[in-house]
Order: sequence, then C-alpha cells, then structure tokens
Amino acid sequence: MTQRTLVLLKPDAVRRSLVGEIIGRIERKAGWEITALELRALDQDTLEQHYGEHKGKPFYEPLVEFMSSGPVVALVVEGERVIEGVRQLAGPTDPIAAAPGSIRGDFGTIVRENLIHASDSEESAERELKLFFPGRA
Ligand code: RTP
Ligand code: MG
Repeated sequence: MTQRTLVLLKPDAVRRSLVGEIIGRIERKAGWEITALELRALDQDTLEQHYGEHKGKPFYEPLVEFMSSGPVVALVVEGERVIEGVRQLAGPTDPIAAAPGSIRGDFGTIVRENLIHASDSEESAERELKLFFPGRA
C-alpha cells in the first residue's frame, strides 16, 4: 500500500545537526522516496492549524513557541506503509520511553524536543500535506 506522509525535523534536530542522520534513516528504508524537502521557518498560522488538535492543552503554547524557535526541515515521503513506518522509526512521543534504535530513543530526552513529527494517519497525512505543500496534493 503506497502512501504519502508529512515529516518535520523539528528545530532541535536542525540546531543539533541531526538532519543528515535522520534523513539517512528514512532514505535507507527500501522503496521509500523523498519527494519534497525544504528548510523553512513556520509561521503562527501554520502552527495553529498543524497542532489544532492540541489547542487548550497545557503543552500547546510552549510547543508552538518551540516549533517557531528556529527553522524546521519539512519533507514529503512516499512509499510502502510509510505513515506507520516513519512513526515506528521515530518511536513514541516521550524519548525516554522510546527504545534505543528509534530516532527519539537514540537522540532525545525531552518530551517537547523530540526531534521529529510524522503524520499519524491517512487523514492527518492528507490534511498536513495540503497545509505544508499546497499544490502538490
Ligand atoms: P508529533 O505530532 O509531533 O508527530 O508527535 P506525537 O504524535 O508523537 O505527539 P502528540 O501527542 O501529537 O504531541 C505533539 C507534540 O507536542 C509535544 N508534546 N509535549 N507533555 C508535554 O510536554 C508534551 N506532550 C507532547 C511533543 O513535541 C509532541 O511531539
Ligand atoms: Mg501528533
């Protein structure tokens, strides 16, 4: 089942020069292809839409502040079961709970600064791809 997903390498990944390491893990998965890639700063409006499901939660404001603290790398990745697959590569939200071998498990310690976002379902992927790469959907 070929799918497309939106991946964001968060500002901590860019600041810590982990972009190549993380993209390398995605690139090495058989048959997956990066079809868009851009370093960009995210504006408030984009972040509000992207994280709308978390509005009102205690971590929402600091999350938006963190996500605007520096540029992110936005990617579109296509391939076999890529939505579930990138979530597996990333590991669970809390990097301390994430197994070594996963991106968050190998490089993170702080829940907020967990290096990577990846769409969590086909519906989220469709919405997020439209938001970040309008015209490509
Ligand atoms: P993401 O949306 O970024 O791919 O991560 P996720 O699905 O694993 O986690 P989610 O529950 O959607 O939360 C979005 C992001 O908010 C930050 N967060 N901070 N308690 C906290 O301080 C807290 N909880 C979540 C993380 O950056 C998380 O990835
Ligand atoms: Mg999420």
